Amino acid sequence: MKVYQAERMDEAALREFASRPRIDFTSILGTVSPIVEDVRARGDEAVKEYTAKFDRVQLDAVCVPIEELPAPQLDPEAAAAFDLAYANIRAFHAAQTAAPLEVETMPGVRCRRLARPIAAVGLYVPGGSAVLPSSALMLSVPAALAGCETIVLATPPRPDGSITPEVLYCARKAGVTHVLKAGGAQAVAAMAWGTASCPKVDKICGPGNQFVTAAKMVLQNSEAMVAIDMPAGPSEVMVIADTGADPVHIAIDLLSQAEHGPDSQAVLVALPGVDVEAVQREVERQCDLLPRAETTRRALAHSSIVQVGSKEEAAALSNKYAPEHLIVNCADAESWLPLLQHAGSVFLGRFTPESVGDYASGTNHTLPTYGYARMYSGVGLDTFQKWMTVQELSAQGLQALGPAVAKLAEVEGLDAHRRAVTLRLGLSSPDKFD
Ligand code: HSO
Ligand code: ZN
Repeated sequence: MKVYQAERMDEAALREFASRPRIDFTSILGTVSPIVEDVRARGDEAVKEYTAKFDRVQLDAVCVPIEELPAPQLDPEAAAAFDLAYANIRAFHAAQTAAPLEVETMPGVRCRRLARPIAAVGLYVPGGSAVLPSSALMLSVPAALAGCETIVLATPPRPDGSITPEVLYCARKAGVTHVLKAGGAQAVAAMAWGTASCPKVDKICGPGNQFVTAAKMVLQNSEAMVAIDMPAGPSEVMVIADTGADPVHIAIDLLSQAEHGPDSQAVLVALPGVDVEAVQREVERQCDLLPRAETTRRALAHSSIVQVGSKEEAAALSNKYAPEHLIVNCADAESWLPLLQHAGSVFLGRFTPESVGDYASGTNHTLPTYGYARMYSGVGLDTFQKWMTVQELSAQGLQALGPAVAKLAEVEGLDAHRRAVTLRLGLSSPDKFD
């Protein structure tokens, strides 16, 4: 890991530090767009062909109602751990239900805002080097709580065409309605267009590789009428540590991010007095012990340590970087919160590794990467809802508000608008234009 001194970083160096490796989507789009069009035209047949080509699996059924899949057999300890994670994720997301909003903006003018579920959603759960059943929980629990009627979970099948039992266990428990046995651009396209076996969805959520992200981007701007959650890039963590933080713990938190993939980012912000060399030694030592040492080491090659002079400097650096995950391994961690503006999810104190949020504290692990924590939130209950506003005026309400509305309509030269008010108030004649 490269070591920098914040005080020696000028504006350009800071910008460089906060920027993520660029993803060149142009060549990826060239691969993805024909797949998206082919799935639109040929539906399930195209999905089967791409799954045979890319995943080397011959599918008989592409998308199936979940009750048609055999109940998965799980080791009881794993099932109990998933059950606990489910309970915490459910509790935290259920509490996000917003009370209906009602305001009487002036006497007799009542305005409301009500949440309504998105009717059909598609959840993408990646396969690849690590299958992440926890992502199935993180997406399907809020979707089900929001009241989505159709919840399609897409995930690449295993070589025998089956779905990873842990993913299926989580999907069943949370209330997924359909399982699409496909991954990549073809899965995203199937959900966006709909096929004979796969319901068409209104929104697609969940992380994926560059092909998945590119397909979501293409489809969002197509005739498919589909929304997507947020741009997804490689996963990342920033750890802010003070002298009281144990180098063993700092190192393993960095490594737990690095093991996700070779493009993962791990950044340590070291406050004065932190033994940076001890951390580096620990990172090296513990990395060698990991089964995924190879991948982890590649991620570490572009990860960094920044030494800062103060708490304020650390917070400013973090806000500039806008990390997906921010661990504050400091005494009095709570006092940092008012300084923190841009982070997907924050882990406060000595006993809060990122792992707890990745799996089971209750918060969602589908978070904005790539610096998008500046303007996006992670997945929550509201990811699967939209708001509907309502207004209702009494006769007195229209009497009070109507003249202003009529005037505004006159200003805009929209006379039907004006007369919709004045006719009701008896100020215009229905038989002639006035
Ligand atoms: N840290 C990942 C989520 C995850 N970790 C799943 C383990 N399993 C992205 O936030
Ligand atoms: Zn993780």
